[in-house]
Amino acid sequence: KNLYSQILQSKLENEKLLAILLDPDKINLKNVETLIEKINQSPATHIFIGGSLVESNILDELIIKVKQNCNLPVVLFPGNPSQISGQADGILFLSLISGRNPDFLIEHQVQAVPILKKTQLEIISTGYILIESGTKTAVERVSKTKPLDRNNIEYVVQTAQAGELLGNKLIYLEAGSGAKQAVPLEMIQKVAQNIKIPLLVGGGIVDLLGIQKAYDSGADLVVIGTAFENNIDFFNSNA
Ligand code: 1GP
Repeated sequence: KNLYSQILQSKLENEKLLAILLDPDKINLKNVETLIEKINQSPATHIFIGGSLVESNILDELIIKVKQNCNLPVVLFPGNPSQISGQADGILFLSLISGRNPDFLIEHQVQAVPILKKTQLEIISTGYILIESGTKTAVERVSKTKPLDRNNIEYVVQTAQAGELLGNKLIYLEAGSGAKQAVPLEMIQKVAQNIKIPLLVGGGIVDLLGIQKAYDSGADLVVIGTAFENNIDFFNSNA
């Protein structure tokens, strides 16, 4: 157990982490075993589960199947409190600190407490920062917040620092699932240089080079969703 201390340990040892994001809405339970086989062959270190608008009720079943076939830690990455399952190992307890919508800053978190209290989930406070990425992404639509200007690196760094000072344990720079443009490398670099807590980066990373560049810029953990969704051989190809 203790997901967070493992993430800290990896950061200390400069061992990069990789999360594959599974969106329950896009998964057919019948295909889960093949999917997990591919995950087991991939360099993934974590499985994240969630999405902006999860409507399906397969969450528990999906996680149970994943855990039966795979030893990687399963971490919830919820769009709202309905996406909590006690079957997972932990949860990114997100606050959308780039936005100014109180529901996503605090109300959903308040609503989640009674649900979380019934679980053994490891709760990891995460400052979630949405960065402008060319088109309107689901996070932007659902949260009704404006992403931060991708050219205003200073403001993004300040936002990440505010998150750290507020006690967040992780900072997540998000371009949005399927984003046209990933988080700028210079932004990753500046944020990484100015916070001490681990940095997660995701959204719009579509090839192995993109992952490597994010690591080289200072990301401690990269999240891959769409690229793997579209091609389960993504990690075996030279994409
Ligand atoms: C979304 O950052 C994740 O929250 C992953 O994005 O689907 O673009 O890989 P992609």
